[in-house]
Amino acid sequence: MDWGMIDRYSKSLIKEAGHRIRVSFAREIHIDTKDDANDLVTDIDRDIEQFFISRIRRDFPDHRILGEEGFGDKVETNDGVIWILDPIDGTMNFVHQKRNFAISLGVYADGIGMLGYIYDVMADDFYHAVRGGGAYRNDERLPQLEPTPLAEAVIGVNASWVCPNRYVDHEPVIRLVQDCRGTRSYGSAAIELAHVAAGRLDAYLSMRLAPWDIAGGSVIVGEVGAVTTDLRGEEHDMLTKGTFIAARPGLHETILGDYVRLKE
Ligand code: 2AM
Ligand code: CA
Ligand code: CA
Ligand code: CA
Repeated sequence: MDWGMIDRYSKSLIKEAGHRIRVSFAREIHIDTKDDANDLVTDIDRDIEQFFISRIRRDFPDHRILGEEGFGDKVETNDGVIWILDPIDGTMNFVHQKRNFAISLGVYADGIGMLGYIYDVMADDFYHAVRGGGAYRNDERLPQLEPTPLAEAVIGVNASWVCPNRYVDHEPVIRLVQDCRGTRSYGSAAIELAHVAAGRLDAYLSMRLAPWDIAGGSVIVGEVGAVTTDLRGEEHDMLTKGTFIAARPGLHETILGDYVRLKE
């Protein structure tokens, strides 16, 4: 497989999709809800997914595509090359803020992340990594992440972590919030992972993420030495939804060991 060629192809496809999203703000956007009233999707999410799928199917007919909006393939095994796509990560931000959303894409071969991309469309920040080749923000190589003590760490979590919830005991998380330097919540898993890669966040935690939220970002943060697992500390598989943490080495063990108590 010529990963250099697929890398160049992906970058140009993502840039073109980003352009389409920016242009879309000139027209009326149709907003629907999914399972619950706060889970938004727009016609642009669907259009962009279909744009990627039509190109990838034309140019790589034997690859498979897993996309959030369901226009891709039903993917139940890791075999072969799988493109894992979130056409707009941070749809609520897209609708309400017209910024702070990203295109997220990971390309996996037999379950191994080979290429990862996060494009923060409005900031025009493009993060990418080729397995074994380091991670980049635009053309700048991102340095390896060094350990940071919790007292100096900024952690990406959303407010649901300190409310009673069905995934984790919230009292230890209140201690975590007190013991770290600060917390941030961006509303886009892909952008939070880009911040982890760039050292602007020291950890990012989520109770429920889907493969397309983290497929690109996992490759990118892995290249700078972040540790990524589910909240049990086990490898996150790219076919199912689950819990997720990405953190600097050391901090990952501290957070899971001392502050995360899973329910059931
Ligand atoms: P989305 O915008 O592509 O839906 C914060 O809301 C983050 O969680 C975003 O990355 C968002 O992705 C993702 N998210 C929202 N609803 C989700 C769900 N039901 N399952 C998994 N991830 C979700
Ligand atoms: Ca969504
Ligand atoms: Ca998403
Ligand atoms: Ca999405």
